[in-house]
Amino acid sequence: MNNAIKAPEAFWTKARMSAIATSLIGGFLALASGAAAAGDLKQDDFVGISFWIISMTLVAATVFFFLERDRVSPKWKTSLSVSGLVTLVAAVHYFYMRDVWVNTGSTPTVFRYIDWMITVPLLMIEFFLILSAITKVPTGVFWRLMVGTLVMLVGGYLGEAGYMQVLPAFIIGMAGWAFIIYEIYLGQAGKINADKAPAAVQSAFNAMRLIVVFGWSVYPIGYFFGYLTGAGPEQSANALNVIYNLADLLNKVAFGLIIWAVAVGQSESDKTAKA
Ligand SMILES: *C/C=C(C)/C=C/C=C(C)/C=C/C1=C(C)CCCC1(C)C
Repeated sequence: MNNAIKAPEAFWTKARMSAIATSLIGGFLALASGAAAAGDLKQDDFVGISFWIISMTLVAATVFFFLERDRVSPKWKTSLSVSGLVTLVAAVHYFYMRDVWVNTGSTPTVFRYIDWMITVPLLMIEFFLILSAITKVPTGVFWRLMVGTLVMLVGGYLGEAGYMQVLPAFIIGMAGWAFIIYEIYLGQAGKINADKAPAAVQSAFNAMRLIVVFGWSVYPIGYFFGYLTGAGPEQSANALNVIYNLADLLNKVAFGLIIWAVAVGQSESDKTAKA
């Protein structure tokens, strides 16, 4: 009679996990080599080199997050999966962005924003998930985080893609970001964390929202140096892309690692509590 409960757990055997990991790695290598054949990275193209390094870091992080699911208790597994999906989606976009940059020297705005439109909502879901792992969270929290994300990214895209003047578009984007920060500090998400979450979850939640304030602030800085300083197009494109690339490394990989650290820590203490 215990079988029904055990069955979903038993699916993630070591053998299955390594089969999945191997196919992931294989798929990535195939994609990466396809992308590599198209371009010719110059040794002094430091922006191109940063695209390259980050795309590979994202691949490694993806495999890591999926394999580490094995180590954590069931309620944390979804959070690790989502972290892995963020780095997976970003890795594939980085292959394409890297090609655009290396082959044309231009800013890959469309790929960048498609990536953000998928990965930023996934990161927002992480806030919802870590709170849901400990208590019931109203769906309004989820929708407010999504609306903030949409306003922030649509504003940025209208400016960067030339559909709107860059300054008003920037202000719209900043408003969306401010709305997200409000929700996770002073809004319902922040209150649930403060009232209901155990210490370890609170410290993860705090670290995650610090990332949303400080880690994410690197993006508007990139936008500023890319469009609002009045520098020449070539210089701006270099600054814009290198700043966005570093920001992605921090906000996708480091963010995932924070969740991973809490998940592993909490799972270990669950085990000791049971034993
Ligand atoms: C993985 C990708 C992430 C976490 C991307 C985050 C992007 C932002 C926080 C962008 C913010 C912007 C503003 C706050 C103002 C307008 C310009 C943006 C879109 C760059």
